Amino acid sequence: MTIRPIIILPDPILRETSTAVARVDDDARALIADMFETMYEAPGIGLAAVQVGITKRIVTIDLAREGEEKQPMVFVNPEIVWSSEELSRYDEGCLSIPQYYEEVERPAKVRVRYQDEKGEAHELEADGLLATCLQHEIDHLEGKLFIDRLSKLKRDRVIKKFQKQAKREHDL
Ligand code: GNR
Ligand code: NI
Repeated sequence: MTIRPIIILPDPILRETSTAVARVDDDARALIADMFETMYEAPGIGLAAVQVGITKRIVTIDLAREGEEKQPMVFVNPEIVWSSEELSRYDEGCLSIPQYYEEVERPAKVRVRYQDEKGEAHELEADGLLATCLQHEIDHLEGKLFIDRLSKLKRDRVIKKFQKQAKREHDL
């Protein structure tokens, strides 16, 4: 298992659309193991494969708090098959946009179809933080970031800040 580097805004990889996993094989399971290790080390509650530079439709989530028993969840090829009319707001962050947090409004509940690490199909209805996190991660698979759901003013300000930061690091 390896901790992989997390890709940061404005890296264009984050804007790519991830491709479906045809078969959940040992290579996919090795990537999933690396994703958990990377996510726990960050630490974060969710991770999409694209955030470690692999544009495959794989998501890991663990909402357990520090000191609680781990609750690892894997979603291969996740799809939202239903979302509630009711909306909820959550203060979101993203490991690819470090130290920036903003409230985002999304459907309060979603029903997600996905495959597990054995390739078996499931559906799950989620609310609360899990619903928010699943939507945030499934957005990543489409090359979408939570800042795309903010006003253009806020989004442009964040992108500029990270562009400057990337340039400073490049110029070092
Ligand atoms: O660690 C994370 N926390 C978080 C908080 C609120 C809403 C979504 C998230 S996901 C984020 C990790 C991440 O960037 N996943 O893509
Ligand atoms: Ni994210």
